[in-house]
Amino acid sequence: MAKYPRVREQHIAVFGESGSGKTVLVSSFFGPTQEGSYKNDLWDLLALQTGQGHRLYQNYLGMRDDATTPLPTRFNNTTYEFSVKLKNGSPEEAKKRPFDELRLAWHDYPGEWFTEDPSTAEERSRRTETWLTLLRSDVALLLVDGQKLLDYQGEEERYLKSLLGNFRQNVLRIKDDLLAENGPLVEFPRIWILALSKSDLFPDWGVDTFRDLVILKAADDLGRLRSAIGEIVQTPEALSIGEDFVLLSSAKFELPTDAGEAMGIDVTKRIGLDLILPIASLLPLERRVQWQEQFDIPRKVVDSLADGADVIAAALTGAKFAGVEKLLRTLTKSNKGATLATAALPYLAAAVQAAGPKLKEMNEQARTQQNHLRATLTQFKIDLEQGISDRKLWTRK
Ligand SMILES: Nc1nc2c(ncn2[C@@H]2O[C@H](COP(=O)(O)OP(=O)(O)OP(=O)(O)O)[C@@H](O)[C@H]2O)c(=O)[nH]1
Ligand SMILES: [Mg+2]
Repeated sequence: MAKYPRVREQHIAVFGESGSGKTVLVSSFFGPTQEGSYKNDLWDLLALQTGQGHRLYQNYLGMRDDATTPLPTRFNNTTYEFSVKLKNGSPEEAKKRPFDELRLAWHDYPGEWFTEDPSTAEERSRRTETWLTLLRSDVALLLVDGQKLLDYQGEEERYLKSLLGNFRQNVLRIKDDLLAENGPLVEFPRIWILALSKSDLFPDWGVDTFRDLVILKAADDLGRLRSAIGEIVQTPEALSIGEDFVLLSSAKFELPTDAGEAMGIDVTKRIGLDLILPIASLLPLERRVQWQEQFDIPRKVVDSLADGADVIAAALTGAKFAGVEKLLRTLTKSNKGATLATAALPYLAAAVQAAGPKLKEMNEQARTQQNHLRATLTQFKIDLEQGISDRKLWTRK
């Protein structure tokens, strides 16, 4: 008998300098889903640790009701664990679906890493340990602080170069420790998305505006960061660094005016937060298909990449999961690693290719049939499409 609930876990790592908006981001991601007025007919978002959930919701309520922001947490690294708990659909569906619960582990790395070197050996080993928690993430968000871009208007390269340079220094500093045991890593985030935080400060910008600015002002620095990360991983061709961009805003912040008006925070005006779950759960799958179509990736890298992509693809397309699973098991047993990866490819590709009206139709059908898992995943894919057409998200083609 299968154990319930069957869980799929995705990890996302969020990096940004102190003050770039990380804590506010995770609070605004979670907070609205706890409001009485929140409606979602497919799933509920829960915090696995009650205390963590309360803290995030408290941060959110502070912003919503008192226009106060959370205290800085620049020295802390925290992993927030969320569960996307599917509502009960038809009993038929519940029995057949390949998993019941999607978990998101959100790793929030300390802002101080960007600017302070570790001062003691102990601090250094603590940082190495923290880095190790990152390894299971497929996707990392690197925050570019919108406020800083404004502060450096006209000479944004000064900020961007220092941001990317500092981050690269961190990577280089940790490299030897990470490689010490087994050499280059198989499992490491391979999709590094540049995210503009506080994008409410740029009401006229599309994600392409942000992307053009980064490339114009800091393409070389991105390239250097890419090489540094490339030295840590096996198969460095399978890396997307600075190929994907997203605009984020946790709320619309009205600053105090000289006329004495207080700060106002409109938490109903958020940008990009609804894209986080779709990005964490589907982008790795899409990228894996792109890479596999472009070059040979060793089996163990494929397996670690978008871990569980087959299950997600099966759920997304509604392919008979049992059949697919059996095929994969047989191939695994016969140890035809390359065959396995190739055999999975066509139906992973089919899952990725579902788009436009066809995707909407799949979504509607799944909703009618109360197939909540499939409805959720097809909805995530629709959200990604929408994010792209709204110029909030740019992904590598
Ligand atoms: N305009 C605007 N300002 C924001 C937004 N998010 C955060 N801020 C501002 O940035 C400040 C810092 O945000 P935090 O989330 O605490 O920053 P952090 O990255 O967690 O910083 P550390 O904890 O020091 O690492 C907040 O107090 C807000 O004033 C946003 O979406 N838009
Ligand atoms: Mg913080």
